[in-house]
Amino acid sequence: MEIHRFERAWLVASLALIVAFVGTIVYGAVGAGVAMVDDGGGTVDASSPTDSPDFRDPGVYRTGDGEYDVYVVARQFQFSPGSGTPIRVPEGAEVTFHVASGDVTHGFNVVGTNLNTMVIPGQVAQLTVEFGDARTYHVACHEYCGAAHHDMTGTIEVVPQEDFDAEEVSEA
Ligand SMILES: [Cu+2]
Repeated sequence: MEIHRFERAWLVASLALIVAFVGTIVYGAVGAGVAMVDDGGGTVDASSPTDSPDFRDPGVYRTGDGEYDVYVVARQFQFSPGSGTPIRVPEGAEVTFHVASGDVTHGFNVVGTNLNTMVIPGQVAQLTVEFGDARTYHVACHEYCGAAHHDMTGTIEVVPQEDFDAEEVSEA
């Protein structure tokens, strides 16, 4: 069978495009460090996460030198802590967030960073991050969770160490 050289050129070009498109999808899925929420963070009772000892009293806990665990419960339409009471951590802290949902699927996205996870009922989303200098970050829910989803926001305040030390933080 004879293929005209123009036809061959189009075949090669379209095959190259398909390979390039598949390549961008593969890169988007794995290259940027994107991963599904797994069970590494543990599980809680989906209807009542605060029955779990870790989530009994959500908040900021010191676990070591410059290391903190932050337990957050997401519910329609607030993060606790986060909305109302900001999450406060000191400059340079290594923070592990443990986020659980008390009702429907929520999102936890620290705006302007790549800190971003789904919060699936029953599953604890776990993220570790190192904060730099003092500044305020905003948290947004990015999974549509109901009528007031657009109001579901929170705040993380990274504060100078001396300001942080002046407050009371529980030891884990
Ligand atoms: Cu939402």
